[in-house]
Formats: sequence, structure tokens, C-alpha cells
Amino acid sequence: MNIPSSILTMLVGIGVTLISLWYGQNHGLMPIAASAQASQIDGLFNTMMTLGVGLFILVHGVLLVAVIKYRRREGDNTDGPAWHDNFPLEILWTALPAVIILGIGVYSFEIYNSMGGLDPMGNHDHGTMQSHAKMRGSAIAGTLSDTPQNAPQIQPEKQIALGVGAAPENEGKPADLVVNIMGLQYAWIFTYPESGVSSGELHIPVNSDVQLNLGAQDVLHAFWIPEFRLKQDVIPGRTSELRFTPNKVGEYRVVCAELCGAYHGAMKAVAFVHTQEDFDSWIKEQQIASTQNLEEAVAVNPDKLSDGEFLAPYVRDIKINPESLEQLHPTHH
Ligand SMILES: [Cu+2]
Repeated sequence: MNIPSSILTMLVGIGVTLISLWYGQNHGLMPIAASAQASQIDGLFNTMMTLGVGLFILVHGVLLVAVIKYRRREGDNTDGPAWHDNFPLEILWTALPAVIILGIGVYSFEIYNSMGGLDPMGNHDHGTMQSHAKMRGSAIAGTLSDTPQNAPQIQPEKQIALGVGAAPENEGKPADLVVNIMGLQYAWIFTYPESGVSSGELHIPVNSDVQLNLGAQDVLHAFWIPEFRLKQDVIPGRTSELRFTPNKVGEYRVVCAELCGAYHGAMKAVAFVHTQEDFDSWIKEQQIASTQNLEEAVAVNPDKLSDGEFLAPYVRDIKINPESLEQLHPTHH
């Protein structure tokens, strides 16, 4: 019995669809999702994976069938039929990708918006050159809030137009925690403006609305935490922003995703997502450690000491006895 080709085509279509749908959800290519925003990105990725697998099977299936079915038979040296132009087919293979690409475009823009994506065209900072010059000269500890003197006064929230801002439901609300991040060859420096702590690691409490303000001191870097599905270029002289909600306690890698120099590959840091209590105690520890360092720093700072205090540690080393004094002042006799 011969199966009509339309039924065969339909069965193949159903099979390809089922395989693509299954693989699109079970590819296991993504690391664990550790932020509230990650599931949306995964949704987009899975959709593209589903379409990609379907197209892959379709294209390679047709190739395989053609290779087997239309192979040259023994003793057949004739030319193949010279046919060209299949108008309906051409319409199909032009329209189908167009619809798919448009759909993915609209879908991804929708996700970017719902995550709080910022409009790069809204970035009106005319003071880029001045602020760049200023950033170069500033010390590592320079804060990201440094604004160039002669730059036009712009509302800070208007100036930041790179990255991901507050999700629509958090719009207008200040974030629970703000961390300023400075990228430099070859490290990330994390400062916590509220508590004055600075660190080489990112520590954030779970399920809180976290805002990262990102800047670069020297060259382009890119801040990337794969588990949060967030990546943002950091640009000297500009501040970019990432706002998100970490939702899994754990330790994640912070990667620089922009080739920034010879030791770019070593530009790594760790992001710790803590429970709120653990985070509070970490902040406290850091504050105690930094005040201790500060006290030590004051103790060796000569400006803050009287001459006696300053010389005290040295006096012990100078062995003064009457004979040496005599030698020092021979003219007094
Ligand atoms: Cu880098």
C-alpha cells in the first residue's frame, strides 16, 4: 500500500515539531538560573533553540532524502531534468524566515523591556571627553559618582542609559542595594556606597532588588555573570547599570567578556549571593576590618603625630652614649 505523500509530509512535520519542542526545553546548555530575570532570557533562548532544531532537521533531512532518493543509478549517464523557478516555493522560503526573524525580534525586545532595558539613545552625556579625562587620572578608589565639573548638569537617572534598569514594577523605586563597580586592567572593584565597604568580591543578599552601577577606569570591559543571564559593556567615562533580583543563594563567576588586554583571561571575580543575615554580617565584618586598617593607617601617618611620637620607634635604634656625644660636639669644649 502506498501512503499518499501529503499524509507522509504531515507525519514528518508532526515528528519534526515534537522533536524540536522537546529538545528546545531539554538541551541542558544553560548554567543554573540564579536571578528572577533569568527565566525570561531562557524562554527566548529555548524558543530560538526550538526553531533552530526544527530548521536543522528540515534542511538536513531534505538533503539526506535527496542524496539517497536522487542518487545516480548504475549505468545512468544522462543529465538531470533542467527545471527552475518554483514561485510558490520561493515565496515560502522567503516569507517563513522573515516571519520567524520578525517574531524573534519583537519577542526579544518585549523581554528587554520587561527586564527594564534602557534606551541607549536616551544617553545625553555631552561631557564624555571631560569625564573620560577625569576618570583616567582618578585613583582606583575614585567613586563612580564623580561628575566632571564642566559637564552639563543632567539628572543622574537620565544620564544612565546603558544596560538594564528597574523592571516596570520597580520603576521609580530606589533599589534595595546599590553597588558601584569599577572595571580596570585586570580586576573588578566593588564598593558599597551605603556602608563604605569596598571589596574585590561581589556580595549581595538573595531576593533583593540589586542595582549595579558600572564604570571602567582604563579600557572597555564587560561585566558578565552567566547564571544571572546578565552582561553589560562597561565604558570609560560612562556609567552603565544592571538591575536585577538574585534568587538563589550561591557562588557565581564574574567574567570580563571583553578582550581588555594581555591578562584579560585572568580578570575574574566571584559573586556571592547570601541570605540577608549572612550579608549583614559580611558587611559588618568588612566595616570592622576597614576601621582597624584605618586605625593602623593613622598610627603610621606622620602628620598626625607629635615629633616625640614620630621619633620614638627610631630612638631605640640609635645607641647614644656620652662618648658618641663628645665626638659629635668637639667644638663645645
Ligand atoms: Cu576586562
